[in-house]
Amino acid sequence: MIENIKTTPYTDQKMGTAGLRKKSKVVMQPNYFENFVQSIFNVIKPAGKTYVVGGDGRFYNDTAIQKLIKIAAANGVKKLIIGQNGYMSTPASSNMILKRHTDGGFVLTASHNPGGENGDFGIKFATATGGQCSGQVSDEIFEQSKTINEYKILQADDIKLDQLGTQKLENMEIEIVDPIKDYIELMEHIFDFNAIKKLFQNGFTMCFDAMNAVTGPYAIEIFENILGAAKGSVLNATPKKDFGGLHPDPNLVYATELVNLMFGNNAPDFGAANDGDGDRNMILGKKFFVTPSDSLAILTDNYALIPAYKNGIFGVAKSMATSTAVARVASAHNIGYYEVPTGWKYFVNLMDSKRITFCGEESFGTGSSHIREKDGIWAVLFWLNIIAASGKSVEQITREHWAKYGRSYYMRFDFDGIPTDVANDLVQNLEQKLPPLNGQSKGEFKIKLAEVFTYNDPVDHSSTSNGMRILMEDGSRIVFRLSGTSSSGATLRVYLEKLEHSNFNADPREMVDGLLQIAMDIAEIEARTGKKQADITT
Ligand code: VG1
Ligand code: CO
Repeated sequence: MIENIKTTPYTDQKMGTAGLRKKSKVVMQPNYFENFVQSIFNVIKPAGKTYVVGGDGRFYNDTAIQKLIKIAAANGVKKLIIGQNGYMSTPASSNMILKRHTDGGFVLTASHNPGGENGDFGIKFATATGGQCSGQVSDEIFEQSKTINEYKILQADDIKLDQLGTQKLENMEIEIVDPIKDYIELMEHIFDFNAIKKLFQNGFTMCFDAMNAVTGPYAIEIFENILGAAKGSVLNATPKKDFGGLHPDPNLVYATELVNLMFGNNAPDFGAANDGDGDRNMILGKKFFVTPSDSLAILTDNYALIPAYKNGIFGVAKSMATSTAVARVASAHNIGYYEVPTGWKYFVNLMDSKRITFCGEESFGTGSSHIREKDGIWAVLFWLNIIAASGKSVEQITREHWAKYGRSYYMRFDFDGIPTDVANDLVQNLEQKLPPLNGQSKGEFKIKLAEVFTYNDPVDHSSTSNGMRILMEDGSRIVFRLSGTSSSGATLRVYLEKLEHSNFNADPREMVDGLLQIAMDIAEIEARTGKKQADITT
């Protein structure tokens, strides 16, 4: 029986850079999740349509997914395609949306944010493009959520999510699918699995840290079972509701077990990690870290080594905050190059219109037009394929890249937990201070351009402002922006890039120090936030 439940709206259901992200306890408030899902349905009119449902298995996934199923049934959804036990990574969900031509999909995840009752929960909503909905759609959903007074839900028993195959819930069909199989098929079509198998047969060693999140089963199947990496190559392979207490963000700060291994004396040849929902990646060699910005540039430069891309690629895009390393590669290969605001949704139109093949972000995100989300395992396979085809180590590949294109020393400084009004004032103040800085000198740098970054989408002609940048005459850059994924308070991100053409062995922290002083000074960070230094540096 369908019930219409009276409800009162919450006022904080605005999606950020990637979906809605809140403290688990906020989402667990009465009707909070139901309101949000009904607000989406009020906008997208789901009757007769088909959606994919995935999740990273975090705390509250099981409860939320049952609610989602029953609200979908009550709203006339024709069919849901759900990953077994409610698990499906963000990239695998994007693939499923495209492969099965569905009208969109949901991934229950707060991505790289910690999980558990005291952690975060979240929902990513994708359209038929396979990518997350546009800012315009999320604005409409937000408007709905502020006035919603009723949602529809089917009163029914919980659905068994462990049984593969099709079942019915009233008039809605539910197909429980293996979340891994179709994704692996896609990867086999892109990369040279035989070459990678040979690499492992010849004794190559790797370690992949799944961080107790969704990619564990994918990684075991792909790297150990299919490609032949030694058993035990995948660390933290069992998805846990609280990620075993880990912060599933693949960077040098949080992936400590992997980092200790890769910088220790018995390091394997190759190391990698993924985040909670499997769309981020970190790449390491023996005692060697590849910045995500360099990784994007290196993958692009080596496209011809990969079966799916060897006949040529369209252009490449990066988020504005990402280093300019890939711009130099695009120019050398004479392909299109785009700079978009932070967030994968801005790449979707560029991929759909065949302007770009590859794209990436400094925040450990890399991907291509094979789907419409960033893809952690894809990036790892790309590196393994380059290594197999070139016979070179991670360090060698990266050093040769620097020798050819120069090195963008790059670091990101995050100032966390700033009261929202303080952060907003800081940004407003900065926006006014920037234009007069054009042409001025600061320390060793001459400022070429200081501005608010505005992106005009060449496809839908929408315009988005996000972040501020100061470009120096020597190619160095300072970027400021507020995070759109924090579940409480504000995070100010300061991104620094220093371009070097011959000095490749310096300490990145020392290299960007001059820029950091300028950034702290211009944004009045200490005076306004009381913080002398960043909370997290990646
Ligand atoms: C962060 C990253 C951004 C990324 C987003 C979603 O956003 O900076 O590059 O696209 O997370 O990643 P923000 O607004 O906090 O800087 V994921 O892996 O959480 O979907
Ligand atoms: Co993620």
